Amino acid sequence: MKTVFSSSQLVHAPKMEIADGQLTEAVEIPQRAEIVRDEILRRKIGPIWTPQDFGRAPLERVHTPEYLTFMETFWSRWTAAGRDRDAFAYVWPIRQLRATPAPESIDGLLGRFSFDTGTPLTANTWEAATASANTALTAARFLREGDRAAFALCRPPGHHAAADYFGGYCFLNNAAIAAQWLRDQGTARVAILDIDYHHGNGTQSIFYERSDVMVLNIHADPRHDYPFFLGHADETGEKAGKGYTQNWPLPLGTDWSGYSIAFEEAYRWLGVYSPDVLIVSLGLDTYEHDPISKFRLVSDDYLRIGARLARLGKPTLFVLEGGYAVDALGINCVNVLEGFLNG
Ligand code: Q9C
Ligand code: ZN
Repeated sequence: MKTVFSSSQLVHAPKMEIADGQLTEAVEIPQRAEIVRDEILRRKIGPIWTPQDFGRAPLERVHTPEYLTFMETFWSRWTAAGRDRDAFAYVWPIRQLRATPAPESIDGLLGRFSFDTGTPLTANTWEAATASANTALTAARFLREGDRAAFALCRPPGHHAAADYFGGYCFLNNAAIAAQWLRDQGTARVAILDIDYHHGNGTQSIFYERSDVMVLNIHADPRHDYPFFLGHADETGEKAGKGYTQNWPLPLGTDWSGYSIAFEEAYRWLGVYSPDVLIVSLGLDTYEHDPISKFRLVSDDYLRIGARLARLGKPTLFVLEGGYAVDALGINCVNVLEGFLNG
């Protein structure tokens, strides 16, 4: 299986996030990608390719032009305003406040285009985020060219980013951009199975009214964990998309015995939908020792997930999302890929 990765993805290196009433150490750090890359090589999963540059067009198929221009020009505007630290919003347009007309101040714009305090913008965020999206696109191209599976070693991750906001350590929605590109290339039906611990609010929002991209999410119950405001079981799509979104919110503390039941249900939905391509939003933060999450999967469970996905028999694109137990991240991620290859 080919992996796609670029060292440009390492240049986004946030130092801190705001949580628990304080600045805390950032957990979505460059070492995450390096440890996965090293394990891919150590276990000889296949060659690592550098992404091609697909330009702005495939990004605009998912994100709004206003959002992309904001992201692209942010750091020069931030420094022009006399700032040099990693940037956080401090006000958001919730409920009765108006998101439009867009503010002209950089601080207003930060709130307009974001939803949390975990996700600072840095000098190099745009370079890393576009490299990460190009990694997903290049891996998707390998599938179009006939490969059975490919691994997009994306970082920063993508599934919390929606059409016009960032958050959850995500800026561009890599899986959604790949899914839309595949549709535009003639792939009729795409399914996204999101197995990150956190609900993939961005991916769900992007495809919520569509039947050509099914979105299935298995995640921590949003009544108890991030992102809190999306991912309940009664969210099943709207309009043409009615029934093409499904959610399996699970209790904190879920281990394989509970997880596998939801996984098998999602698997049955995939079998019925029978997509031409399956995209797996591959978060490894369901791991028992993840520092910010509360499921209890063990490393061997990831071999089982990979093997089960192989049995679906569909061209499969793995897109890396979260996973913050850095020491085990390489092993857990490559377990899914190796389980798939042996399955
Ligand atoms: N103190 C992804 O896994 N903040 N994003 C948690 C914990 C947000 C996770 C705060 C977690 C976002 C891609
Ligand atoms: Zn996550």
